[in-house]
Amino acid sequence: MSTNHNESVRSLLKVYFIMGSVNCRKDPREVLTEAIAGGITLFQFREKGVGSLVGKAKLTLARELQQICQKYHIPFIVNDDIDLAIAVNADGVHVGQEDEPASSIRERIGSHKIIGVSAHTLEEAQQAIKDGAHYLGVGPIFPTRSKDDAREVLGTTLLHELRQQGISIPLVGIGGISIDNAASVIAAGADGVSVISAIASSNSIKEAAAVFVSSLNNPSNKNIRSLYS
Ligand code: 3NM
Repeated sequence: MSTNHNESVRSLLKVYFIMGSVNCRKDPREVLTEAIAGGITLFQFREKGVGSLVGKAKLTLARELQQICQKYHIPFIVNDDIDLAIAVNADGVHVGQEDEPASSIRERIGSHKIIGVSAHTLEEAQQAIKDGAHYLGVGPIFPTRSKDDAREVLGTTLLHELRQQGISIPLVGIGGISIDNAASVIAAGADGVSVISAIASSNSIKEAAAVFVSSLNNPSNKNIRSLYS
């Protein structure tokens, strides 16, 4: 991967919004449109969990959300479902440790697509980098209710460790990230935060996204943070 690609992925990770229909309290199309208006930098379609859409309905929603992303120039990443990513020509995929390695995914989706891999240990991170991941998702940093099979909470320790070990690949923290703890994730070495509920369950999606954006751009902005206290 070129340095330029690496740097562009790094900046995309800043406020990385993830959701599927089960995470939304209203129409996912509206949720995404408002989150984009609030300034999210990257979107991942993660249609998982009890009651999630399958088959044609999942494909249709993916296409609709992708069109919204395209309209506003926000890259569209698909969680786990490589066939869906290929079918809609997504900008990339995000996979877990249980999925195919990045090397074989790259062969299937093409070398210009973004590949993100979840890592929970230094060894998993090193392997994912060897396999050609463009960024790593590190978590769960804090307790989360959005993933049934989430691993043990890591805190920010692994982020620190990865940077201390000289890992320079773009990193994004995930799991239980809120406006109150996002700055600690960045301080530990992440380039951005991945968020489901703190944006998708908010009463004001646009404002919630905007608060993340401003707070990460100006970590000392107490006025903006106080909107949430
Ligand atoms: N992956 P919320 S935690 C999708 O640890 C996901 O890899 C995780 O949702 C991991 O922002 C998680 O609502 C859920 O906590 C994140």
